[in-house]
Amino acid sequence: MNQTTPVHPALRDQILHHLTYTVGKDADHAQLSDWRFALSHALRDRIVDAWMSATRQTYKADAKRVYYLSMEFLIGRLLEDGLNNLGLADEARAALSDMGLDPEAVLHDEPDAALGNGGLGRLAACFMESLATLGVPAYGYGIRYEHGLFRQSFADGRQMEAPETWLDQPHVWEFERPEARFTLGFGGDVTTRDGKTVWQPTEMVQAEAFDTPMAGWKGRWVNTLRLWAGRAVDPFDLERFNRGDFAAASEGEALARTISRVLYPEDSTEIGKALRLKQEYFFSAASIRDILRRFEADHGDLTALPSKVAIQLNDTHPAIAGPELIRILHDERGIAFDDAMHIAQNTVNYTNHTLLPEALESWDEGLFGRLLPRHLQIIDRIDDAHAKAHPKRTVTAREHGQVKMGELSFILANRVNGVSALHTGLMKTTVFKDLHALHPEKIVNQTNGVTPRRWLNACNPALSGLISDTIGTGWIGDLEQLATLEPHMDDAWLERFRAAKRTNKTALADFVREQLGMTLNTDAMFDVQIKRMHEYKRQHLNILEAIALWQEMRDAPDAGWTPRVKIFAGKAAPGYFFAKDIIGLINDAAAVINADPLTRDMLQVVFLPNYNVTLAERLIPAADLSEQISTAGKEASGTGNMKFALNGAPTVGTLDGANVEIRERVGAENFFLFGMEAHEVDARRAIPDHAAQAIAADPRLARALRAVSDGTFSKDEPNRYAGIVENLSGPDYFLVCSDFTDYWRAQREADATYLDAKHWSTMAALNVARSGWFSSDRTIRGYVADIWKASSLL
Ligand code: D6G
Repeated sequence: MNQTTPVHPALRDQILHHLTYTVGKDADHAQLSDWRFALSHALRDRIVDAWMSATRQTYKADAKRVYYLSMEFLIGRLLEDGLNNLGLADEARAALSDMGLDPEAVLHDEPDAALGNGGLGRLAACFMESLATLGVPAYGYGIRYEHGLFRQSFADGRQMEAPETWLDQPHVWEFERPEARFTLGFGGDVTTRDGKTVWQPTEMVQAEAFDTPMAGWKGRWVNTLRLWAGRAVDPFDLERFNRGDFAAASEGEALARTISRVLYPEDSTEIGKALRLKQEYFFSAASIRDILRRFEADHGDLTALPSKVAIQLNDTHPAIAGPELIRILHDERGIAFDDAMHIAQNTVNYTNHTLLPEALESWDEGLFGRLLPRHLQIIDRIDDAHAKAHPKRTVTAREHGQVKMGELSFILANRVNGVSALHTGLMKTTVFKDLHALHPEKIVNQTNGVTPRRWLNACNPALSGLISDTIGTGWIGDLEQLATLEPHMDDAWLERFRAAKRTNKTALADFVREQLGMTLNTDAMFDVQIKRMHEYKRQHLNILEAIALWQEMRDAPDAGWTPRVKIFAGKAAPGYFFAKDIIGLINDAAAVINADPLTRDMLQVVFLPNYNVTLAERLIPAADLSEQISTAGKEASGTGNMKFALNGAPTVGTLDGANVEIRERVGAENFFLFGMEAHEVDARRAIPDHAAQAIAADPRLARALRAVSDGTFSKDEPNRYAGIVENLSGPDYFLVCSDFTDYWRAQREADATYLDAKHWSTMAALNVARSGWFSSDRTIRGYVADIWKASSLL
């Protein structure tokens, strides 16, 4: 085997080569997408060299491998990221321009792979990039959804959903692996034969692997993202076809493909519960088989598994991987149950992402037992073994007719981690209180992080250029170096910093003009809230404040207001009607406010449709103010909050999730804090008329709510938002009203600060310089040392 890295021809020649021989097009007649494919192939060739070398090194070193199991990988576009990581961005742009093409048009032709709902999925993607940057042998395992998160548009301000179709053109990054297929089963019976338990499933489906290389910084290491697609075991029924029953002949294929057809919206809905459980088992079971196949190729003794394999469950969606591993070890390899459980417990780890009771997964045991009868038995044996080891235990994985995936994961995991200091602390005192008392060593914290390659270096060339001019480029691979910016922040430097922000705001304004035909005031403060729509994230608090501000501006238009542009983006789960109403309200309020000649120069409200990674890459660099306003105790960490701080947008926020750590690091004076703290929230909620009291105490809030309920923003249907108003004046579980007054105060403090350009830009620049700790490289180092006990091969 040739171990040397081949020398590549100039990128330009390689692009032309691939255009001809891979894409099969003549340069004179090639379309934009043809050029994009050709460039992607040219880049891919170089990534593949590093990939092969990483594969060889991992096998040779017999290194411990990390397996990151996640239902979601929100990877976004890969071309620009790959060019940046391999140091080819300039050469690629020059080559494209030289051939008469617009480089940005070529790069932006790539569809955004939206294989995730939000933060959890994007975290998995940042982790893959950091694992590769750090040279840790690692695999991401997930599902190759044919349709990622739906495409969002608005009709009369209401959310419309259309299927997302990233695979309707060739996906150049992936390699199909027809040799890596596993047949998996559902349903059937469990019987005993010759003293052995045998599960005989009745419904079979195949999982087929598709590999995407994940390149780290400078392309020094490349790992694999292996996504599973559903296939029929017998894709085509010739007998039925010959009988003329053409549709039925392919029925098996259609049913099997259903399993990897769509990404489910994370929140709420009951719809498709069984299919979702099937998806979870499908990708977890295929991954476990693949992991064991790889391990057993070189090792005979399965008790050594924990020394060579670390499995991370990204939330409970892959939790069934634990019982599946035990099932294979015990039923199929003949290892005693307790030993099998011991091996699994030393291999599997679990990341908890939410304390919201409705988001902690549990399955009806009837449904669970019908699909996975053997696993239900194994879960009972896990509970029994746990009870034997801890006679005082009160918590079980199966209880009240439910299989509880959080408890199951906790009991089976070697380490259980939270994703911010606050969240980890709350895990110990709330959801996992009893289990924590039994296993005080299990819970550890790993505060989330973001990859600085994508989320500063690539997405914000104006700012990253200034940073590199000032302190060199070492920060891209070692983000803590941003701290060395501080001594450089004199007036001249701050002026350059402001210019970078202005460049980004102008670019965003151009984009908004193209998309919505609306002209934004780029002198105004760009105030941005982008994330999934959810009551706990409180986009309704933000729009109520905007409405109140508009009303006050109308009262006194000449009072010296700080001009603002309020920017929203985010999708609501299709079945989450309240969240969809909030979108409607924001759009309706925007239409009225933006049309008001009295306030037009001072306040604009924009809701950009179809929020995704690509849109975030445009919005975050252009933001002045970052809205992180969840009810304290509800947002486990957040990662958007880190991206904003890193790109020079101070936060207006509550003490929730990683906001707490951001504030500690950037300094309290560089953060607009408001609202109740987590420990105050329950007491407030216990006051029967807390919302009514808050409304009575704040005439601004009362007036804003009145405008929503009297149809000011929905003249054709005055009652349209009665549901929102009723909720907020009644139960108001997320305490929008109780936090409103302090939010208003913090916003006016931000206004006053913004008017002093030097003060504001100092705050913003200090947010950048002090955000180095929020690199996902730091997070991954933490997982490697505290949880996986793996090492870098670089
Ligand atoms: C990845 C990387 C590639 C390797 C393939 C199969 O696609 O180099 O050959 O995985 O590797 P194993 O699954 O056999 O380790």
